[in-house]
Amino acid sequence: MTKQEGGYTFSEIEDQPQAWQSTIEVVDEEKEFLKQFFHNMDDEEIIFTGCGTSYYLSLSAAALFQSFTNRRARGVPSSELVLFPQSVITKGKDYLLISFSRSGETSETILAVQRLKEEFGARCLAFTCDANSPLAKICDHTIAIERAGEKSVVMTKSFTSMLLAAQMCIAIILGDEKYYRQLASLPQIGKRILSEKKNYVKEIGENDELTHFVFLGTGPYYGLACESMLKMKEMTYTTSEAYYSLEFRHGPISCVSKNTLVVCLHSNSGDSYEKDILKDVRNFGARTLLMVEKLTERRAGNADYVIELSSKLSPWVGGMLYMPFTQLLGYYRARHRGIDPDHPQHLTPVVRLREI
Ligand code: F1P
Repeated sequence: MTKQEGGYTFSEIEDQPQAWQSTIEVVDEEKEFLKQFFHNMDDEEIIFTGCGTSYYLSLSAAALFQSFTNRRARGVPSSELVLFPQSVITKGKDYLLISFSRSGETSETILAVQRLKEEFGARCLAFTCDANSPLAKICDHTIAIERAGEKSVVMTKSFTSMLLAAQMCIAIILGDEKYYRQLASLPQIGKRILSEKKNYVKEIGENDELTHFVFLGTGPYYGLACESMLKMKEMTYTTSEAYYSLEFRHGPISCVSKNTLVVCLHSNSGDSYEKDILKDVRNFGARTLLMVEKLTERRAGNADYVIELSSKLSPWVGGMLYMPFTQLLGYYRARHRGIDPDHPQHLTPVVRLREI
């Protein structure tokens, strides 16, 4: 480990394959219970919720859940369920509220669960890294992945581990053993890819010309783009943005300059459209990082940098493999700028609201 690679954050990013293996073991043990728990879903609508990183996790999980199970699902910030639930809840509907919280102590998430349970009779499932947290105590069931807990303020392995657990629940609901097995293969694929490519983004992170970062993704990858944006903000205090891929042209593209890096979390459904966006932003002076499952000549044409996963997994299954690299991009930029990513300014490991 070079001097650049000290601290909790780096080791927690590197530890993700092991945390994913632990996640698989935890969910495996609960498989039969979860089959029954989700079987009772009947006509419940699913709301995923969390704060910050855990909200972006909710966005990705909701898109995966609805697209795979054909059940209505949406991701909303916990605070909206507390302050303005009428924009989310339809009276007379039954709800399953699925919350994500590394700490299980975030005030808005606890308040959201309490409100939906008490006022709307929702069933509540929590994914957390602390089995004994206040959130775990008030939910009907909790999937706790202690190994994904972190000492660092910024969430890295907790994010991908809870996303993996949520995807395993989708495979359980579908009874899709192939999907389940593909998810179970992520630890060794992640280990291989990380060891092969973990230094690749170091050069980009240390490029002083880059002062503006844009992350693009569609479908479940939009939540990943948002989380990648947040990592860049939290660890380096740099202007960073996230958009649905094609949304970027509708205004925000005006901010592109030679100091911009546009990172595209490529998806099959976005393919040629995303390729064209990278071509446009390069014409405006930006540099581009294409993160892709399978590189082709056509896709490579507009990318200054490329991370190819070659996971051979079905579409949308391996998206979380992009995350260690966008986490490392922020990490290396922080260290290059003399910032300690373990102790980012203005942030705390848990956000608790003052008693009002
Ligand atoms: C989530 C959170 C993160 C934020 C920071 C503090 O808390 O707010 O989104 O990036 O790490 O914690 P949790 O509810 O997942 O514990």
